[in-house]
Amino acid sequence: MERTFLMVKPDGVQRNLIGEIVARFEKKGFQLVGGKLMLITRELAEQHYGEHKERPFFGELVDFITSGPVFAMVWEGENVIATARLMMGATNPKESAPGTIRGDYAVTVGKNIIHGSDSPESAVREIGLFFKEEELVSYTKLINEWTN
Ligand code: DAT
Ligand code: MG
Repeated sequence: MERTFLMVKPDGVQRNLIGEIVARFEKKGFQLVGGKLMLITRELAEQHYGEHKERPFFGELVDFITSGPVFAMVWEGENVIATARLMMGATNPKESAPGTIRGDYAVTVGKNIIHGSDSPESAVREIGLFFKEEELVSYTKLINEWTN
């Protein structure tokens, strides 16, 4: 089953949106297989956002993501990587549709509430950066018969 890495960023934690965000993915029919509140070190932030290290906003991005606790999660389900990106909305909240997480709760690109892996390769890489295998729990829910 496909897995993705999702993270409520420091702005989402400060604004008490962890529960709201978890609820959206639960109600959609995806399954939580791991989650933890944590502080990101600068080293982990620079690895996680390595693809952006030449961009002018990189320093600001690392400062922001390390500025307070985040809620890191792994979610499982059919096509969860692409579907979670749709549920998050466009990177820049000025362009994210109402009904999406960023469209409903964010105003500027610097503070856009949630991170989600953008491809199967990123998902594997990011899950490996944030979680040990034993922190992820695979289990069967009877409700899955009604969503799959
Ligand atoms: P996403 O988070 O949708 O995958 P991304 O990988 O292109 O977007 O960028 C990572 C984060 O960097 C993004 O969530 C917010 C920040 N960011 C992106 N573009 C930016 C910009 N032009 N100015 C400031 N921050 C930006
Ligand atoms: Mg990205």
